[in-house]
Amino acid sequence: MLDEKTRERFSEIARRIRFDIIKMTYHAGSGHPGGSLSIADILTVLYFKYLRHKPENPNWEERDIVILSKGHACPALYAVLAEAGYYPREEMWTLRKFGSRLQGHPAKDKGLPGIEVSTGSLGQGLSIAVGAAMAFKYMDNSDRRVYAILGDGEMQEGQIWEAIMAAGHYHLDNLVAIVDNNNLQIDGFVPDVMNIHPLPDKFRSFNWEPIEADGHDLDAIDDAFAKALEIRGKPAALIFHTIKGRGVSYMENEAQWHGKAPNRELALRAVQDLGFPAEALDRDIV
Ligand SMILES: Cc1ncc(C[n+]2csc(CCOP(=O)(O)OP(=O)(O)O)c2C)c(N)n1
Repeated sequence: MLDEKTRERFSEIARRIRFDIIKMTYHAGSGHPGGSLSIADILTVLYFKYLRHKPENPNWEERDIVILSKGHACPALYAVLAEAGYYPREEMWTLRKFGSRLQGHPAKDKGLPGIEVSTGSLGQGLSIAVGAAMAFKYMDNSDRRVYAILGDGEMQEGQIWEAIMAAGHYHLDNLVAIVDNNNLQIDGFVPDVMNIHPLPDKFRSFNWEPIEADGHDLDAIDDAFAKALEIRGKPAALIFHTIKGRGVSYMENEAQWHGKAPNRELALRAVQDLGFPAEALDRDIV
């Protein structure tokens, strides 16, 4: 449970991240707002409380690693990295522009500090996370942790289950899978397209410790991370129940906002929903 001051601070950070997601995708004219908005609260608690990192020294050798396996949600990642001080805020408004370090999916070779792995082709991030966690635990003998953020739709990929099997087999207690269980994928509800549930039972049977929590309740998110770090001898799966498009009234739980930017009128409505002044949408845009 967070103290009141921290809860307020985190709630402000998450609100700013949501605003930045809208502003970035609006000015880019494309991108993925829905699945970015659903992870804003989780990223806030992770980056500002649990992650061991040094934004001023992004290649610090003892840092934890975050892999956004659902790479299309990178506007959320770019926003939290700017918020943490990895790079200047103004650069956010170059999202998806030619030559920008903020590509439509995270591109490590573009050099944006804080991007550890290129992702976007769904299903691969957890395998990379397993490899990193094995190296940290068994080769480096270090206590570095790896966090992999997965979409629930992404869990329909077969490679995910191979990685889950390996992580359980190798007792990777330095690995935390974060499932953004927003119940939607690109064009419908996950259980209708191809059901992946019951996730807790499935993770348990592969020798993982599943932990379920409300992914928009900052205290619940905090408790879930705290519990995950206590687990020994097996990996932890944080299954966060979230709402795709969370915070923007007309985007919530609507599959059509998976991969589409709002037009000006709707972007202004989103800015209002999030409690920002209309002028903020155009401020600092060159
Ligand atoms: C291998 C692969 N197949 C298809 C896609 C296209 N695609 C991008 S996002 C998406 C839906 C993902 O759903 P989910 O993982 O639940 O993401 P979220 O709803 O959290 O945004 C799909 C099919 C892709 N990026 N990679």
